[in-house]
Amino acid sequence: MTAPATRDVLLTCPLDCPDACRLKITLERQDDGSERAIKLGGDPNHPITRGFACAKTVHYPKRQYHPDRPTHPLKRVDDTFVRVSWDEALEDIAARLKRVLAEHGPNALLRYNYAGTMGLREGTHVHSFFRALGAPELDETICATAGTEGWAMTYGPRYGVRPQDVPHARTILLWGINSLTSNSHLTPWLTQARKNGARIIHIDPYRNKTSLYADEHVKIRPGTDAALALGLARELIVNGWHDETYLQDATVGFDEYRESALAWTPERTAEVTGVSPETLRALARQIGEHGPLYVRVGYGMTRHENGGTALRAATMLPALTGAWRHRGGGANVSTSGYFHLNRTHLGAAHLIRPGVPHVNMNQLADALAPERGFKAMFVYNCNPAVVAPDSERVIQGLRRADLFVVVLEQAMTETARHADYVLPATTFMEHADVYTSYGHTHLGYNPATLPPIGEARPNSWVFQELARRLGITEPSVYWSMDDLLAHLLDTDHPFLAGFTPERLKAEGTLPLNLPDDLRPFADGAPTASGKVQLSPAPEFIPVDAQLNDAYPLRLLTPPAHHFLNSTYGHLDVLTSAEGHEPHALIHPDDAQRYGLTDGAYANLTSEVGATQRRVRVTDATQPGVVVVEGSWWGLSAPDGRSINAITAQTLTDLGGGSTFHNTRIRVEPARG
Ligand SMILES: Nc1nc2c(c(=O)[nH]1)N[C@H]1C(S)=C(S)[C@@H](COP(=O)(O)OP(=O)(O)OC[C@H]3O[C@@H](n4cnc5c(=O)[nH]c(N)nc54)[C@H](O)[C@@H]3O)O[C@H]1N2
Ligand SMILES: Nc1nc2c(c(=O)[nH]1)N[C@H]1C(S)=C(S)[C@@H](COP(=O)(O)OP(=O)(O)OC[C@H]3O[C@@H](n4cnc5c(=O)[nH]c(N)nc54)[C@H](O)[C@@H]3O)O[C@H]1N2
Ligand code: SF4
Ligand SMILES: [Mo]
Repeated sequence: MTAPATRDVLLTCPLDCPDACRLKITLERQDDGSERAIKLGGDPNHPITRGFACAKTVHYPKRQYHPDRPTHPLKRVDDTFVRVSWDEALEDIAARLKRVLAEHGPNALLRYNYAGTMGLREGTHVHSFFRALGAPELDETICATAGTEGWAMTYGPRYGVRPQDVPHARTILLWGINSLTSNSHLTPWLTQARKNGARIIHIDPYRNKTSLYADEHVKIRPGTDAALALGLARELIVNGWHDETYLQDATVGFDEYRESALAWTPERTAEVTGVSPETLRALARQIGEHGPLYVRVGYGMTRHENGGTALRAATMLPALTGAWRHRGGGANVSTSGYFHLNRTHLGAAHLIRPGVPHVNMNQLADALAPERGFKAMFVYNCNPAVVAPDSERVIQGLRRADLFVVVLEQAMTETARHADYVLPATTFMEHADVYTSYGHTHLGYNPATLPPIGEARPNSWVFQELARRLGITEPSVYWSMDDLLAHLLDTDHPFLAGFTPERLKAEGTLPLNLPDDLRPFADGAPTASGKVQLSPAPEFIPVDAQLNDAYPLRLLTPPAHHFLNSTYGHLDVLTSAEGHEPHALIHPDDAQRYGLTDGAYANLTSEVGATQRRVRVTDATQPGVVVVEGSWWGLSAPDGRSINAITAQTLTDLGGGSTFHNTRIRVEPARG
């Protein structure tokens, strides 16, 4: 008997998820001597991963070995793709690019990317190619910038409460986040807090996994969080539950904030938010009498016209009660701020020229209009045909005959299907990279562990090959993983004291040097004033896209439990766990009003477009609110359209962010 030829490796999950798990992957030796990933779970020794991977990523091996995964360069010839060699692809792409640059200049070249991988090399540093050419900047706003900006105005850096401090909190608000789905490794810490006596309240327009887990669900009307936060602030102030000492010592602008809050009586708040005065008073009492308060806000609440201010208003409550003075007290939107890496040359940021044009990535549909003048586009780590607002117009743009489109991909996404070239990309098991986290404070490193499937290559390899052919001389474009790592760790910041490339590589994951008793804003904040900034006071401003007779319903399009954005949309095992096709959740009152029946198809129409979805009638949602979970591939929908066929390019009040939950629609039974 020979021993089973398997071994376990530990690698950081590269996906756009706060948990940045340390995964335990079992590799099995094949007859030909190669190795194959056969099983994936969580590292039991990682303090945040705690031995489990999520319901989606346990299936990553199926993605890695998917039969449709591109494994060699593909070139469009008429309406089909033909296999070409790397050399032919790179020579041709370089020649096309040279022509575009010569005829139209660098302003005709667009990069479009997001966080398909969170790796700093394959995700971020590769932008150096475009900066060396002087191409326009892409403002990476599709996800986090409204929240980042809202947080920064009050607190400065994103020093959120760490998961391991959460068990010290006694009132926990999960606000605009379906954390059991989108931040599942927070759950054990929440459960521990509950065992310690905490009460957990979920503030969300519809009932989902997190509402069922919480002790209480507050079903707020979408887009009204600033009003609820101000209403709570008023109750806390009039009952004397605010912390005068903290406000005096650690904040500026309290007078202004108080004045703004006092206008929000429980009755007025109820009218706007749909949350009854009794519920509001009880919630304020819970916060006032059972500290410390921990507010976990999600990006979900920011995806509205006034989403930045909404997040600001919600995250000010722990300042009002002085919760930051206590371990576990405070708020979190992201822990990214703790990673004080040296980023001066990351992505060749030093080359960004003043006055270079910017493209807001939420406005890709507009940017791809012919008159904007883009002639060549590279897409990597992103699937804009599905995830970008107004996606039908995005697809029209990708299909333009006079736009040369190169897509670097691990899957034959709908974006890739519209490309002129599809270049096969490696996965996190096949390339080296370094990873921060926005949900915890451990830095991760992955070596290249498996050989690439077929002729797949890392993004960095592709851009270096093209850079050579274009004669780019900027050194950082050609950095190796080791060069980049040395740069990132070249800092004296105390959080990174003792971090060396050798140590990070040897240990794979390293906790930042943070005190056990962290309390980042206990005495103030690293803002311009040195204090937590309550000024300008948040105000509730109703959205421009008010519901009306033509569009009487608000559409929310939050994450699905078994997907990670569109990354798993082609795995049968996960689409079937989500009900095989996307559904529109509609309240029984609305179903009756608009003549819809459970299981039938409906047309969803907005000012931007229309699409069809199967209806699920459920009181999980509320009257006036339709929910379609998940960035499904359009191919899974009855009409082949992404839900973003009907979302708009409208930007948030702060940070130029996306407004995926702001869409006003009408629904009608679909005929035929
Ligand atoms: N399973 C899974 N996990 C994921 C993802 C995924 O697609 N699937 N996506 C990942 C990514 S890219 C990100 S950015 C993160 C976070 O991804 P986000 O899309 O920001 O998701 P959440 O933060 O969970 O927030 C979604 C919740 O916000 C609620 N919401 C919508 N509008 C409002 C409102 O006006 N007020 C309030 N109070 N709530 C509102 C929705 O009903 C939903 O329950 O999750 C990551 N994790
Ligand atoms: N309606 C609606 N739309 C949304 C959202 C929503 O809640 N509702 N959420 C928004 C949010 S929060 C986000 S973050 C965006 C996410 O949008 P995207 O960043 O586009 O995320 P994914 O859809 O997961 O697609 C990532 C792609 O990157 C590819 N990829 C992964 N690793 C690599 C690599 O190493 N190299 C290359 N070349 N490719 C790689 C994957 O195969 C995948 O196809 O979607 C946004 N769109
Ligand atoms: S997607 Fe998130 S929860 Fe799932 S394994 Fe990756 S980091 Fe962990
Ligand atoms: Mo995101």
